[in-house]
Amino acid sequence: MVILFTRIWRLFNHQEHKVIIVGLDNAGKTTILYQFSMNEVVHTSPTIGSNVEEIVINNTRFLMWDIGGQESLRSSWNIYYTNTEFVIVVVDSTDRERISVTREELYKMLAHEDLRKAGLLIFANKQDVKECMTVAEISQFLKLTSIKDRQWHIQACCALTGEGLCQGLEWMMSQLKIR
Ligand SMILES: Nc1nc2c(ncn2[C@@H]2O[C@H](COP(=O)(O)OP(=O)(O)OP(=O)(O)O)[C@@H](O)[C@H]2O)c(=O)[nH]1
Ligand SMILES: [Mg+2]
Repeated sequence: MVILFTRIWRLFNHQEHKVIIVGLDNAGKTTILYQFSMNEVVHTSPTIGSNVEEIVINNTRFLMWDIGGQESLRSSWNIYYTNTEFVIVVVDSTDRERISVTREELYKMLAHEDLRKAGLLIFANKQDVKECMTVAEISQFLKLTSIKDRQWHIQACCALTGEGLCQGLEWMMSQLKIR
């Protein structure tokens, strides 16, 4: 009876799941957001503030907030944290110089009380560029295996072709099922 009720509840529960997309400027966050919502590459300029889109997959609704990544904007990321279920961190895999800055921002975020329960998806973006960092390298630089307090997943992708983006969404969907 309980199982039946749970299934019916899930069938009609069209609750929205809040997602924030963060990462340094130029990482490809806005490009990813519009690949998700429009399935095409849009011309972007640096985001001041945020963009928001609703993405619906198999009756599951995600409200995705793409937040500007410039240095001056990073101290305001926390105003978006309340009720966030997933954090997507987009990494520019060609940007070796700033991977340590990404790591700093990542751990600052993970320490925030409002993100205590949020799942973490990392997109290793721009994999189309020759000699970019691999998923293994980025995992190591970001010390991902030290993250024990939440589920996380790293996914190689190219926002220009869309390659790898669906796999990232599938991981988020799989996390919702086991919650
Ligand atoms: N080669 C390549 N370029 C990409 C890829 N994804 C995004 N770009 C380019 O990277 C640049 C920055 O992309 P945006 O999506 O605007 O970056 P952003 O993370 O939103 O940047 P901010 O809004 O400043 O935080 C654009 O010129 C994109 O076309 C990718 O997978 N491969
Ligand atoms: Mg942007």
